Amino acid sequence: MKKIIVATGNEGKMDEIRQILQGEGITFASLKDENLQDVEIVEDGTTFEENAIIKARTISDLTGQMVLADDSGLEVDYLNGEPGIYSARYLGEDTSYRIKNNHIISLLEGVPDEQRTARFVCAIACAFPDGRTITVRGVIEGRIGYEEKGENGFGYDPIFYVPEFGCTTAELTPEQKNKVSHRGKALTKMYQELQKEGIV
Ligand code: ITT
Repeated sequence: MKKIIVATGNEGKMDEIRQILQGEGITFASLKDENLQDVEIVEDGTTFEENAIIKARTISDLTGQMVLADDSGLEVDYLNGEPGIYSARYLGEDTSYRIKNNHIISLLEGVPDEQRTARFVCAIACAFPDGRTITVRGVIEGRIGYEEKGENGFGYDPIFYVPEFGCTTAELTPEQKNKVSHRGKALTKMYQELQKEGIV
């Protein structure tokens, strides 16, 4: 069984990464699992890919191992793509998602369905000990709902409505979400890249 470090402190992401790639002969260790949760990572990139590389590279340089990282977020078209790469920091890192989600809903008050388009984006980076990096991206298109709905998932899931399913990603089961999500798509692509490298 191969162990791969994932440079994340977000338990919601970590759960999904484990579920999506489970059974592929790999186990995943989070920063906490490796006692690396206090390492300072300066996410000062201007794109999801740049930030994913910064996270993966920082931990790979420190450990000398191959490291994966996920940088993701919600882009709302009516808000010119915000919160985007600032999704975790939006309205303050420690602000609850109930407040963040309801704030976005209030900014879209009176905005009709066709202008409520949004997407979740996920960039996954893999940093190798020899200095190389690979990135892949996955996207899921949807719309901002009119109220929070659903208890599954994390973050902005309760306001992310997917027209094909007629519900939010917080109302999907974890299995359903992982099949269609930005993270599911990006991790499937990354798995294929790691297969090409002969790593998995
Ligand atoms: P790490 O950097 O430690 O991985 P983080 O939460 O700070 O954790 P990001 O900077 O990538 O990670 O921010 C991503 C944010 O985007 C996340 O905190 C959520 O608010 C949102 N997000 C990403 N994927 C999501 C998903 O599947 N469902 C709901 N919200 C999501």
